[in-house]
Amino acid sequence: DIRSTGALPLPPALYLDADGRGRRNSTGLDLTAPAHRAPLQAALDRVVVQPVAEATPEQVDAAMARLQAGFPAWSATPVSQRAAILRRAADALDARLAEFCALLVKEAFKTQADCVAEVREAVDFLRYYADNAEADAGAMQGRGVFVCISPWNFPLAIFAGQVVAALVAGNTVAAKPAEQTPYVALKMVELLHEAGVPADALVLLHGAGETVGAGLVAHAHTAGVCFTGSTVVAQIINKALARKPNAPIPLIAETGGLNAMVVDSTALPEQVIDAVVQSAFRSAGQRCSALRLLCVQSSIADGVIEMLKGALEQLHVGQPARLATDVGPVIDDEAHANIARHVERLKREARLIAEAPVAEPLPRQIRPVAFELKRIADLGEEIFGPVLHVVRFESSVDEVIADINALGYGLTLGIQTRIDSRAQRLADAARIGNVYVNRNIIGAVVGVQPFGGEGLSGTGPKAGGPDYLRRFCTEPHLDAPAPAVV
Ligand code: TXE
Repeated sequence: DIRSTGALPLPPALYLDADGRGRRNSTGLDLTAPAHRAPLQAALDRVVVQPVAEATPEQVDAAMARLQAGFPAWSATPVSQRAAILRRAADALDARLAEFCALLVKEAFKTQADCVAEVREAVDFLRYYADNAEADAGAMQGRGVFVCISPWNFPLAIFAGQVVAALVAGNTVAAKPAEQTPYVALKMVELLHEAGVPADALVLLHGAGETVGAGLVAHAHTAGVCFTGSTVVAQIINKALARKPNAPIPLIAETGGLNAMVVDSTALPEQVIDAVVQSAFRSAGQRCSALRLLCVQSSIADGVIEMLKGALEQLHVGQPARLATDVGPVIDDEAHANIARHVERLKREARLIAEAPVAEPLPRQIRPVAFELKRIADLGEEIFGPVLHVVRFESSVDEVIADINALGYGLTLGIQTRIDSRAQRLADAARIGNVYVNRNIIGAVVGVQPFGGEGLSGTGPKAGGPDYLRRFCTEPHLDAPAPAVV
C-alpha cells in the first residue's frame, strides 16, 4: 500500500482561487508569468485538431502481422537502446509542452493547468520507465504483440504510459486510443517514431471499442492487453481473453472508482475544503481517482458543508482555454446526458448543498454540484463528473471505512484527521490502492506514488511503480492469476 502524508515530497497543489492570482500547478510552472504564458497562447492560436480515419478489419489484421514480424528485432534490441529512445522522446515532449497542452485543451477540453500537469506526467512516465527498464534489464523480455487500449480522460499520460511501458519491456505495440481523443494520440505516436521507435514496433489504430478494440483483443497474435477505462469493458476483455486458445494472456487493467474521503471531528475544515474542491471538481470530476463521497463526522458537518457552499460559489466554470477557468465542459454529449440525469435524480431525492455558477455558458457544461445524502447506500452507480455526495456520520470512523470497503471499488481514499494513529489504522483497514492522508486526492505521481486499485478498480500492479514493467514481460511466476475485476 502506498500512503501519502503531507510530509512526502509531493508537488505543490493547484489552488483554485477565484481571481487566478497566486495560481500554481503541479509542475511548478506559473501560468500567469508572461514567459510561460506566451508559448501556450501561441500554441492555442495555432493548433488545430484534425479528424482521423477508423481502421478497417483488414488494416487491423495487417497491423498485427506487421507487429508480429517486427517483434524479434525489437525484443532483441538492447534494453539500454530502448531506454535511450524513451529518453529522447521525453526530451522532445518536454520541448513541445505548449503544443501538447493546446492539443489537450482543444480535444479533451481540459483546463490549462490540468493540461500542463498531464504533459509533465507523460514525460515522467517516459523517463521513469526508461530508468526502471535499465535497472531491471535482465527481466525485460517482451511477450510479443501487446494491445494497449486507453481512455479519453488522460488521453496523453495514460496513452503514453501504457505504450512506452509495453515497448521498453520488449513488446511491439498495437495502440487503440479512445474514440473521443484520437488526435493527441496520433501526435504522440509520431513523436515516438521520430525518437526512434521502429514503424513495425508501434502501430496506432483508431476506431470504436466494440469493433477495433474487440478485434485487437480477439486477434491471434495478441500476447497481452493493457487497458484503462470502465470496469464493464475490463470484464468484457477479460472474458474474451480467457476464451482464447493461447490463454492465459495477461490483462493489466485500471478501471473506475467510487472514491471517498473520511473526515473526523478533529480535522481542519479549511484543509478539508481545499482537498475536497480539488479532488472532486478538477478535470470536471472526470478522473478515476476523483472524490465522489465525502463522509463527515456529524459534530463538524454543518461547518464543513457551509464552507463547501462558499467554495462552490467561487469556482469559475467556463472555457478551458481561459486561464481563470477551474472547470470546463465534459467530454461528450453522452457523458453530459448521463451526468445531467444523475443530477436531476438527486435534485428530487437528496438535499442540494450548492451548485457552482456558470461564468460562460458552453455546450456540455455541468455545474459542479454537491448533495447531501442520508446514507452511503443512497449513492447509486459510479458517476464520472463534477458531482459530490456528502454523508454525515454518527458512528465510529472504523464503521464508515467498513461501509466504504463494502462498495467494492478500491481505488482512492482520503482521510482527514489530526490523530496519526487513527489515520494509520483506517488506512490499514481500507481495501484501497491509494490512500491520501490530510491532503487532496491527486492520483498518480510517477515514481513517488504508484497508482492502481483493488477489487472492481483494477488488477495491479501499480502504474508508475517499480514492479509495473514486469507484467509486460515473459516471466512464468508473474503469469498472473485471474484479475480481480471479474
Ligand atoms: O469507457 P470505455 P468510456 C469510466 C467512467 C466512464 C465510463 C465510460 O465511469 O463514465 O468508464 O467511459 C475501448 N473491447 N472510465 O465509454 O468504454 C474504448 O474504445 C475493447 C473510467 O469512455 O471503457 C476506449 O478506448 N475495447 C476510466 C477504452 O476502451 C473497448 C477512464 C475505454 O472505453 C471495448 C474512462 C471493447 N468491447 C472511463 N469497448 C478511468 N479509469 O479513469 C470500449 N473499448
